[in-house]
Amino acid sequence: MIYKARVPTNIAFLKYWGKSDEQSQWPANDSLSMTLDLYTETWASAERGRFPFASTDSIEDTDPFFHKALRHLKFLAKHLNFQEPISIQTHNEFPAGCGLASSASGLASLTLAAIACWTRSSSFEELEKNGFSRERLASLSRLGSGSACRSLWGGFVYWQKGANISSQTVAPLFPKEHWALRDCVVILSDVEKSVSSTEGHRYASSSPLFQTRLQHLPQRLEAMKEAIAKRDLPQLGNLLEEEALEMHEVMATSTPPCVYMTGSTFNFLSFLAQSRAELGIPMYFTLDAGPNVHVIYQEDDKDKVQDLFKEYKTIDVAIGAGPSISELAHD
Ligand code: 2P0
Repeated sequence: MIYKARVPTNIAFLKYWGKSDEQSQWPANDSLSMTLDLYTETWASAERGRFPFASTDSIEDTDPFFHKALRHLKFLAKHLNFQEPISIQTHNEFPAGCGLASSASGLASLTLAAIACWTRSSSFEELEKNGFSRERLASLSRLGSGSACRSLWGGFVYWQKGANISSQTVAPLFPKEHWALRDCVVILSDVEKSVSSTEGHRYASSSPLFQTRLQHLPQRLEAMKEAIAKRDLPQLGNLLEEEALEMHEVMATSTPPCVYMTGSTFNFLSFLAQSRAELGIPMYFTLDAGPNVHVIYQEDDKDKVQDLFKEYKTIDVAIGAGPSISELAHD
């Protein structure tokens, strides 16, 4: 059989930037994200050589995603003591370098597909019976890439740092039905970023702004949760924008500096602010570790927003329901 995991990417509203412990992927602060209706699909098979992408007996490659994925696959096999060789194939529904976090959906779908295959589980219920609750799968995904742990649920997801490494938790805050938000990703550059997120996390604490950020984040988190609970987009939007800019200030003032925003990013942010004021559409930006802009807005404004950005290259996506697992017969 082939085990298939379909796992969404997510966009952070409150950002994970900096780690208290890299080895165990313990974040420096809590983060909160919205799951998107955009997926990475990963297939796993115990039939040797079935898939060309990676297998437990592949050799290292220089491609950064392949390297990260293969290292995680080998880690899972060793850590969970699964000796059966498996092979993996993976596909993103979105282009690489478009500003969507392929490492979150990629590493989470790899984790789910591999464990589903090793345990012959074709649903989350079967995985749970076989000892892999969704929380445990989130923890294992996190060890591949921090943001991957937030892709295990739909809607709004909260990753809490906890008092120590082993007490961190990830849990859904509200399901997608709570609020029909959308994310229009405006692609201003598709050039690969020069500093990877993993490296950027390492430099974050060298910024003189980092400690101040950590001190006021709990307050911003509470305000964001409240805005989401009330479905208050202007309140949420102001918080999203100050959070995104603050993360980029930390990035730009770290040693070495990580400057991800470009002139096109700033030009687009002024265009967005001006359009919001003129048209009265509640739409607000957030940013990932890159130059592209995520515009968060409500489903009812979809036609207006798509029309406004028609001159730009965009990927416009709704809030998502979360991952799924299935079993396919070999052809
Ligand atoms: C986030 N980012 O919260 C933040 C905002 C980018 C900017 O998590 O080293 O790929 O694999 O744990 O998860 C990107 O970092 O880093 C990220 P690793 P990851 O989504």
